[in-house]
Amino acid sequence: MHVVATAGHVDHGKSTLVRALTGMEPDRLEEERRRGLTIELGHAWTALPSGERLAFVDVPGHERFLATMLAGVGSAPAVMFVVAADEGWMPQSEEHLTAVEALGVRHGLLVVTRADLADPAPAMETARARLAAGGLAGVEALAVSGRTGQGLDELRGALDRLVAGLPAPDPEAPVRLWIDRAFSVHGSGTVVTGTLPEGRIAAGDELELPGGPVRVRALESLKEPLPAVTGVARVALNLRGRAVPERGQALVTPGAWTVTDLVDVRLSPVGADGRGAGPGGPGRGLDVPGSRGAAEGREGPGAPVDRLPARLTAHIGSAAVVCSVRPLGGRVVRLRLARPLPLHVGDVLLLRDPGRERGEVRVLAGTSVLDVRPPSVSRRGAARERAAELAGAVPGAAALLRTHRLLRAGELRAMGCPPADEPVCGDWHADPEHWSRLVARLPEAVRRYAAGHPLEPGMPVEAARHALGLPDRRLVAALVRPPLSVADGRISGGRPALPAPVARAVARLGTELSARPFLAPEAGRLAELGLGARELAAAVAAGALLRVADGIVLLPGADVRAARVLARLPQPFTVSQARQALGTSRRVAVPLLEHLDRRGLTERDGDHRRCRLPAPGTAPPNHRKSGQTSHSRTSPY
Ligand SMILES: Nc1nc2c(ncn2[C@@H]2O[C@H](COP(=O)(O)OP(=O)(O)OP(=O)(O)O)[C@@H](O)[C@H]2O)c(=O)[nH]1
Ligand SMILES: [Mg+2]
Repeated sequence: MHVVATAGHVDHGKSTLVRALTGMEPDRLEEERRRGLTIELGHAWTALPSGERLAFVDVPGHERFLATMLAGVGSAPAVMFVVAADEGWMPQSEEHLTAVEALGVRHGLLVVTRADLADPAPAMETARARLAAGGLAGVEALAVSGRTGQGLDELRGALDRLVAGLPAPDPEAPVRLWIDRAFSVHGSGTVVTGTLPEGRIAAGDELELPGGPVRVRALESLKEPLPAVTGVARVALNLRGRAVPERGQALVTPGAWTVTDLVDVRLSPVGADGRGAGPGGPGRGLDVPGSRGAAEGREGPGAPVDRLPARLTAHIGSAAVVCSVRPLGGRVVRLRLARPLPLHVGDVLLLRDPGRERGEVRVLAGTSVLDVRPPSVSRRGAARERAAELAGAVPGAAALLRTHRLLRAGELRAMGCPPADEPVCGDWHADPEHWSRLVARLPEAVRRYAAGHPLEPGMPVEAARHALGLPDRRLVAALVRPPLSVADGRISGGRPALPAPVARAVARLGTELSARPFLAPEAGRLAELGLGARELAAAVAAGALLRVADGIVLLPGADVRAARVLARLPQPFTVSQARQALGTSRRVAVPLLEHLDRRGLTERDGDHRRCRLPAPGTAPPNHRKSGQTSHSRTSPY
């Protein structure tokens, strides 16, 4: 099946043409028939000569119903653009064309109707010229009469050629059905209708509405009950669920869309880029101050973005949502939507100024969505940086990762950009540059942790996750590169983790040493604790103990602490003075002082030594600001 929307000025014969082609009545309301005016979207269908089925979405042409017109054209892949031979190009012809181009519709037909009332040639010529500037340039054009039937067979042939040339929609695509009607049917409950542009809906499917999940009880397409429908199709769904559907909402595949009220978009000068554009044609649309400029369509690719009104209405599918507009720089604009919408990067939002005078073109521009989860731009200069970042093409997964750094595959898909590369771990994808920075930062974090927690066998993965600001522990493990290694939930700095009994013995030792930190345990005590030569070597290798000399171990950092104590002695000092100050025995004091000599913390001069640490309270002059004395005392280094 195919779906084509009508477009064109009020009373130019759109509904008459649909009626003539399908034998069905698109104007269903009593009021519509009484006033001879389309108010609501009309639906009618037929089989084309090829056998292909074609459904029309017939839109109103009256300027008051522009929002309804946009809802009709919003999900249709092609338009039948109608101009009356006897009236020619009119204001809503212009407005509808601007809208169709801004929405990115590139397929259609130009039909000059009421050809029984006037020579169609002049209207045809003007209309062709207008269409030539944008995405509908060069479409097939025909003259017909909905009243006499003149030209209708040719039109059916042209419609067949049109639908044959439409791109095939993806049946696997996630569902987003913009609801154009929602009503209750006695006995079966809630029914919604809409144009399904792609994807597939089957009875029993669970879909998501803003109000919650719903289940598809049954579905129909063109009044025919079916077990499943694949887009493009007109569908009517009978729903079960608590959420009450409304026109303008979308029914979506759960999790496949980002529901957002904040988007960064780029205004597309109609006719100059992207989906709505003809090849390099002049711009129509965004030419804010004067409607005629826009209507003439000769103003180049759009007016300065800073002249956009601060509040506009954004249209997509059947949704019309008020939004506030914040220009970020260039043609990039941030929109805050009054209600969240399910969006993908690359979606087209049409901006309209409902406050404009009658007769003015109110459709301002089409926009391409560039980010559905844009970062804050409150920092000074951030808005301009953001605009520069978004200056290129519509971002793909790689560009989104540059902004967001780390995203899960599901998040990327919900943004409309399925990941192209392999995940860094699990379902996580990373910006390669950011990932290398993290790989480089982890060893430093592990070193720092080891220094602060010398008795622990490594940095807990959770602490590393926190230190690197990562959202998931699994990412930490994926960042580990030799000589780092992970075991038992800890990352060690390339040094082997201690076996549990040794770690326990070292911990006991740590408690004992806390009272007299320089009184290294005797050989007997070490043996009692099960710390033989091999265990001691392992503990020293793991950084859990400091080896001062054979059989003499202290806690890591004890040497610097000792030097600090010695710095308080009158200089120079003897071994005996040092032993007393350190509260230890000669057995320990002599090798400890030799160790300090080797580390350059003390300097030997015969029987005396000097400490090479600055004495407390005599920190280097640049550290000696008033009020810092106590600070210097507690941490001279
Ligand atoms: N003579 C003649 N009259 C036509 C033709 N097509 C439409 N009309 C008449 O033009 C008037 C408007 O036709 P509609 O089909 O309602 O026009 P429309 O474009 O659907 O109007 P809206 O939906 O309100 O925008 C009606 O009185 C039709 O009978 C035609 O080909 N020839
Ligand atoms: Mg009509």
